[in-house]
Amino acid sequence: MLNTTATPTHCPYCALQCGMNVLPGPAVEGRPEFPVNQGALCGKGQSAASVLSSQVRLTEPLVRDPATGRLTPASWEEALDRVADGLARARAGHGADACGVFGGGGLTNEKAYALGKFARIVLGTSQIDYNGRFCMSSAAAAGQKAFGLDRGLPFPLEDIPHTGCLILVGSNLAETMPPALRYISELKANGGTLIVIDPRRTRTAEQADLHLAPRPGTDLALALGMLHLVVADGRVDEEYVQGRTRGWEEARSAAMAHWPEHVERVTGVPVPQLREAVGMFTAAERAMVLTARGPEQQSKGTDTVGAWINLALATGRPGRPFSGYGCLTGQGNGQGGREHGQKADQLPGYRKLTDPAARAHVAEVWGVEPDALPGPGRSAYELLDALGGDIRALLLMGSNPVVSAPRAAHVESRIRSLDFLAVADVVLSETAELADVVLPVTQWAEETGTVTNLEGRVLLRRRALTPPSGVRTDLYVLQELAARLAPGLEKGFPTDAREVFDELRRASAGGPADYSGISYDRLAEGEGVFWPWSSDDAAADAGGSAGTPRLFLERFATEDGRARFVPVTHRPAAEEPDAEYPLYLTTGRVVAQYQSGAQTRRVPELNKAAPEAFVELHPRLAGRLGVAQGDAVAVTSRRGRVEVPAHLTAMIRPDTVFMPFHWPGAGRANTLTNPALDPASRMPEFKVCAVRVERVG
Ligand SMILES: Nc1nc2c(c(=O)[nH]1)N[C@H]1C(S)=C(S)[C@@H](COP(=O)(O)OP(=O)(O)OC[C@H]3O[C@@H](n4cnc5c(=O)[nH]c(N)nc54)[C@H](O)[C@@H]3O)O[C@H]1N2
Ligand SMILES: Nc1nc2c(c(=O)[nH]1)N[C@H]1C(S)=C(S)[C@@H](COP(=O)(O)OP(=O)(O)OC[C@H]3O[C@@H](n4cnc5c(=O)[nH]c(N)nc54)[C@H](O)[C@@H]3O)O[C@H]1N2
Ligand code: SF4
Ligand SMILES: [Mo]
Repeated sequence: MLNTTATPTHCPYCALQCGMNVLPGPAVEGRPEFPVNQGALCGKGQSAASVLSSQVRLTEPLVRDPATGRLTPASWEEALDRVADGLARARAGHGADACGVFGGGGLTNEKAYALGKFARIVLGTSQIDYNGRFCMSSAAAAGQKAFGLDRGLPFPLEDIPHTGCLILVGSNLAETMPPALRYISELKANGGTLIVIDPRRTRTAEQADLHLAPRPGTDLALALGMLHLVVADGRVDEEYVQGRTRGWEEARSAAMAHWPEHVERVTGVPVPQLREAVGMFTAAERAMVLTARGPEQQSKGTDTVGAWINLALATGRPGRPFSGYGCLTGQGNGQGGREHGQKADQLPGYRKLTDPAARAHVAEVWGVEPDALPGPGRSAYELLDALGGDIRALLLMGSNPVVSAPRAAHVESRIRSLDFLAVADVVLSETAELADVVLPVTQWAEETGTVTNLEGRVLLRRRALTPPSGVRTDLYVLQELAARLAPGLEKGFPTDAREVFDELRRASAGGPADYSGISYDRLAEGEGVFWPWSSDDAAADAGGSAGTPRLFLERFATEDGRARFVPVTHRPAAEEPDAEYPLYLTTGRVVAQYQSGAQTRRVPELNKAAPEAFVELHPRLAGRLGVAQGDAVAVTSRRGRVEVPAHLTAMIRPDTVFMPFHWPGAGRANTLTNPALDPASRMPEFKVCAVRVERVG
């Protein structure tokens, strides 16, 4: 294939946003110039072109035929009329908040921005949220409390090899971001050490110098126990604590109540291992703590991340070169998707919907009165739980909650009880199957837009291919619905992504996530720009700057420039094992499938590698239950029951079983999960619930 016809762009899947070229065929190849992946791609990225083929994707709108109850092909005019009618009826009958909107962290910045604007000024509803709430919301809440700003990684990935000790808490990046393993190898080659904290000895944990395997849901106690030892060993960086932080005394007393022996009883991690971890972490002149979904997807995820940040602060790490705390954001636009207004309490630029100045600024950009903007709405799970109650109609773009939401059988029944459901998707997902109208949209390689990767690096995805004739862009869908629901307002919903981005820049100007100095022209020249980058920054720049790759080196984003300790204490999971449900269930991912599987289950080579759901059991537990490798077992929780084959592995704690969540039906892990919510972030407890396992047949 000739390289002259290659279009440089980025992967449609995870937050690494590996650089790739799209070639005629279509086919893809890794793009060596992009520093994050340097040409490497995982199997999902390598096979991304196959979802573009018309065999697996939607190529015409579908509407539900009232006579047969079946989804049948329709024209775009008819489909859009039906969606507008469904939303208008809900609003006329029950008020503006009877329309719900659900978005996704895979949507480009432009789509996320337009979706939030559409909900607030076309529908006038407060009821909008998105799947990012299920992803990194606890880390975002904790980061904001501690540093005054949430940008997942406050430094680029290329800093990792230059730190001395890295603690990875509940991240299996060997499977979830394979090209990032390179940074770990380089760290080790430079003499740095790696500590992995995970109830399973994952492929990532196998790379570690020290692996701690706590019981699910006990990271908070573990972090407090480590902080206790840091204090007891006299390893607190007093000068840093005095000069750059506030709140140490309260955080210190809270940690001192967590004696190592007590922490061992709670976590199952022996005291000598705890001491070894503290020794490695404090011995290093530079050190980092990175969290991912393990500690975050808990009903105390915000406090848990807060405890890890406390440990980093007490040892003087954040805001120092090659040191600090970061969160490994997950979805393709997981970072940008949380900044531009599809979240229930948020306006573009990471502004707060409750802040009068933010409302005034954004209302002016949108050409409406500030009072016209609704207030904050419900969080993702609470919104899904209200479907068919006071929310009568839903517009869904970029998520498949029938598979991915907690307590999924209940969520599915709420979705079925709606008066009207419209889904915009690229494939007929399990949620789209329930819709009254399905709108087929263009994919990553067929449209232009920007995404912000896990480092806060804003990137340009370029259109490389002509889409099939029957599909339209998400931006077109919003424009056409605006024209039907609020004639005149469609002018505020351009279909050209660059125009949308230019408005987003103005809306974000002066906000925490300021994009005003980042232009399409600048993005087209290089390998991305790190926010914040204001128009003043851009004007003062001699040219070619990559924005702000490193935050907090001078000061934190709080009013007084100091970071905040949070006084936190351990508490149990919302549901702990008991006589009836004696085991922990934790959930997560496998390398060959992505999320709800809507896209990757349609790719033959990925399906061959990971064909079906399963449950991982320790051989000792399996022996006690009379279960052999491959036997069908029933896994039951208070929410429901699934049947899956048993995978025996000594890599997991014997008191814990693990299921990946990528499949629907009889193997749907989320049939079992507990929607207990974190009080600050409203994150559901995907990582801990109590189950029973039995052999079937
Ligand atoms: N292959 C693949 N890659 C992906 C995705 C995908 O679906 N598939 N999704 C993307 C997205 S959106 C995200 S958010 C990221 C997620 O990336 P990760 O956070 O790496 O993925 P998970 O597998 O959900 O969870 C990580 C680890 O947490 C461990 N864990 C479970 N319970 C606990 C606990 O209580 N404490 C601790 N410390 N660890 C625990 C699990 O055993 C698991 O190994 O991956 C991104 N990349
Ligand atoms: N048990 C358990 N459950 C979990 C998790 C867990 O660890 N355990 N993790 C949670 C996490 S971190 C996440 S991020 C969620 C993710 O779960 P989901 O929100 O279900 O994410 P996806 O499967 O990526 O769904 C995206 C949908 O949008 C479609 N799509 C892709 N691109 C576009 C686009 O540009 N426009 C439109 N309109 N549609 C598009 C895809 O085809 C797909 O159907 O799952 C959560 N659920
Ligand atoms: S690691 Fe993530 S961004 Fe890179 S190729 Fe795989 S899925 Fe795509
Ligand atoms: Mo995620």
